[in-house]
Formats: sequence, structure tokens, C-alpha cells
Amino acid sequence: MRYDPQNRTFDCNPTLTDNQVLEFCRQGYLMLQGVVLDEINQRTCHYLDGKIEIDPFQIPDHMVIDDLERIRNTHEPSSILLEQWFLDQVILNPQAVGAIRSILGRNVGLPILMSNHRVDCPQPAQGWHHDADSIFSPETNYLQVFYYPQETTVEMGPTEILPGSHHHPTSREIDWCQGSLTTAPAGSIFLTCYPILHRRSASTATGLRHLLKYNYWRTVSPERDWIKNPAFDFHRTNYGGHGEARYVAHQFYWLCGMGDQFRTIGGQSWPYSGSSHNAIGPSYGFNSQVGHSPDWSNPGTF
Ligand SMILES: O=C(O)CCC(=O)C(=O)O
Ligand SMILES: [Fe+2]
Repeated sequence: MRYDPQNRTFDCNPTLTDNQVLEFCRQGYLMLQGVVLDEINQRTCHYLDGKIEIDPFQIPDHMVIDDLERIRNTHEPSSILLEQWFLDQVILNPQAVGAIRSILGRNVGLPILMSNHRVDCPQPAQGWHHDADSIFSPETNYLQVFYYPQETTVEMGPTEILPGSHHHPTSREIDWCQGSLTTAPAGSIFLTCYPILHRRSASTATGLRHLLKYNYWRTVSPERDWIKNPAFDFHRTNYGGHGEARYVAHQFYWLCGMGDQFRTIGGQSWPYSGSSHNAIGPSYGFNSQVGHSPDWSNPGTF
């Protein structure tokens, strides 16, 4: 792992394969359970609870130390990004950086803002939402990443995510939807496509739940430079069923640096893969010069 403090970027070997990147395009998130050391999880909670002194390795030009002390007690405790132990073990977490690098390419830009979704449990569920200024597009220029410094059980109200909901805005009442709870042990980090639909789930336990949220940024054009599988077949791989395959494939093509070339003629043609196990031949429409780009602004119905 190479960290460049001047440009606030890092680079490392990618760890995801073609199929894992495709799965990320399909689900819109990737959970890495228990990847941060216990000692760091505890130090993070103590820091957020104001129980330890701040010790920044640098003070930004537009700030003084009192600013860093003040904001560490707010819902945007960005001062934690300037703690060496947090940078080394959470932001540059050895088990997370390879996945982030796989999706965002070389020289990934580091977070500049931290959010803490601190919850004084018990609380009711939040409404389902896309975070502010979500843009629905195959372009994956940043990742929204979440870190649980404590074990987050169902009773603690983990974030609920609706898999595959990052492809288009949601236009109707969806309270009946059931998503995936990100129940996880302490030290878990999950990567998300920023526009994915999510909410804080209802909690029944008592006590404070911390959840840190921050973004990493692409600095290079996309290319397929993660772990390539020589047998990966762009025609025959499974992109999903109706209503999803064209978005999944378009996002994957964009990440491969081939977003401009993506065309689909729709219907049962490529990349629809929902019935391939019952089809007697390969799908039509692969590599077509004519056809359409999916409309990512089209409100979905769940
Ligand atoms: O607290 C959570 O689990 C999620 C909070 C959230 O999504 C938000 O406030 O935007
Ligand atoms: Fe949110």
C-alpha cells in the first residue's frame, strides 16, 4: 500500500475479481465484516465520546486546533481523519483498501468529511431515502463507506439497505419494502454506491450506536485493472433479470472503461440473463452497434 500525504491519495493492488466487481454493480454494496482491530474500534468510540485527547498529525490551513476539538463532538467529526491511528487502521484499512482500489482505480482520493450517525437507542426506523444529491448514473466516481466501531446487532438498529436500488430514483411509497440489515460485528466496513436506498432500522436496545460514514474519490479514468479472470465472458455472464441486468451491465462496462460502447436492444436480448438457463442458445444483441443506453433517471418501482 502506498500512501501519498501530499495529494491525500493511496494506491495498492486491487483485490476484487471481475465477478466480485460485477456483484458490486448488482448489489450496490459490499460488506467487509470485522476488518478493524478491536483496540482501534474502542479508541474510535472513546474519541467520539470525548474520552481521549485529540492528537492530529496535521492542522488544515483554514483551521486551528480548537476547531478540530469542537467538530469532533458534532455529527461531522472530520478531525478523526487527522488521527494517525485512524488513518492507518480505518481509512487505509489493509483489508478494505484493495476493494476500494478495485472499484475506484489508481490513486484513490481520501475522505475530507466524516459523518457520525450517532443514535441514542431505542429509536424508530428512519424513512427510506437516497442520500442528498444522489446522481443516478453508471459513473462510479466515489464510494460512500460506512464503519461500525461497535458490534451492531438487530436490536441496535443497523442501517438497512435495499440491494440493487442504486440504479434509479424511487418514485413511490416504499415503506413495505424489506431490505438487508447490515447487522455486523465491531470493526465492520461496508462500501456502497452513493445513491443506494437505505435507512436506519428501528432499535430496541438502549445505549449509543455510532456509525461513521465517509467518501473515497476516483482520480483516474475507469479501466478494467482489477483481478481479471481469463475465462470471464462478457456475453454469457449473469447480469441479472428484467429491470436490473441492463443497469448492472452498463455500470460494469463503465467501470471497464467501455461505458460509451454499451448498447442494448432490450426485451429478452443481452444483457438480460434471467432465463439463460432455459434458453437453447446465446442471447441476441451482444456487441450490437445499434440499440440504447439505459435511462438511469427513470423512476423505478419496487
Ligand atoms: O443511521 C443510519 O443507520 C443511517 C442514517 C442515514 O442514512 C442518514 O441519516 O442519512
Ligand atoms: Fe442516509
